Amino acid sequence: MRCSKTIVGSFDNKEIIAYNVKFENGFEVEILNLGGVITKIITPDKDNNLENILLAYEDVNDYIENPYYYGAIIGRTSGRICEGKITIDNKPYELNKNYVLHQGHGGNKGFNKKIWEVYVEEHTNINEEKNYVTLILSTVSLDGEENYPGNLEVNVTFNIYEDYKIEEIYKAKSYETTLVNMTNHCYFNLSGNIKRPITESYLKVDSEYILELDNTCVPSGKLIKVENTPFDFSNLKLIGKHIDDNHEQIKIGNGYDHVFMLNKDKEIYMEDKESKRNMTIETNQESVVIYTSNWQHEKVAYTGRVPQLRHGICFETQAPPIGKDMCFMENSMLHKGEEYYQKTDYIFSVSE
Ligand code: G6D
Repeated sequence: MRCSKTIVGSFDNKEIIAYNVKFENGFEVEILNLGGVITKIITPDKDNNLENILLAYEDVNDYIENPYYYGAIIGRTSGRICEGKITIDNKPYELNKNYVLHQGHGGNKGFNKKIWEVYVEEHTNINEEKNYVTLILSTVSLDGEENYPGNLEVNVTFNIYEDYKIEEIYKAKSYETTLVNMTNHCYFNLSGNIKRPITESYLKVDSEYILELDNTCVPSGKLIKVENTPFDFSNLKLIGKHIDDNHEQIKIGNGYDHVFMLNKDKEIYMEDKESKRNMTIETNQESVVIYTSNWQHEKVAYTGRVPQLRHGICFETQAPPIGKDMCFMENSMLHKGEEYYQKTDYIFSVSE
């Protein structure tokens, strides 16, 4: 097991540093201090080919703009906030709008644009337990940043285990009531090195409802039962099977770009039948936005090619975004003196 750090660029008069964790078995994870971006998750396929299962840029400087939030920590909030309008303790706030009518993913300069402080701990267990490396990323979001109230102290811990598991623990606290709803924006592709579209992978999501989106992609406040709709993944299903169906919600999202409300088991499972790679996501969050990369990207990935449509899938575990008439706002509220806590685990394996 080794953990190295390399200066790979600069932004905002600070160094961009890549923290690379690699185990004897080839499992490798790389995280930047810029935006907490995960640039590499390298796992074996059925033939032990070690390949990256993420979309990631070839040029690290592309993470400075990162318009599609590749691999990034998202915050203060995730998804769209309808018209940027919130009310906290009867006081109205107008959050910065970077998504035309709405605020998206924390605004013009969300957590993906921060240079985070990084603290590294290596844990080598001689008694045959799992070796792991801990990266603790911390930052402060000041009162008034993107028009949010309250100074917010944030840290995101990545525990990276030798047996192909990444634990993410998000914590935040403020001395004023504010909003927090963080996530991670990795685009996964289990074919390895972006060889095939994610529409050829299979997905199972323990969810009976999605949130209805209006035609500007914000929650209307209504729930839609997934049964007998393209959004039903209650049994393992080919992602591409209904992704272009003539369904109003599919047309609004141009594919899947929706909030799946999770049942108590909260299991999300994806597998690629050709590589035999699979991944399980376990989370304490009440929902997950599943986004199937429905808009053409422009920048070249590490493969030397621009990722095509549907060549990455995001599982943005979070509270439901704040929609029309401030629906679901309480789900993102962090009352003063409370601590925000999210735990989301990624567990990777190879199917028999
Ligand atoms: C689009 O609507 C989608 C978002 O869900 C996604 O996070 C973003 O692209 C990268 O705005």
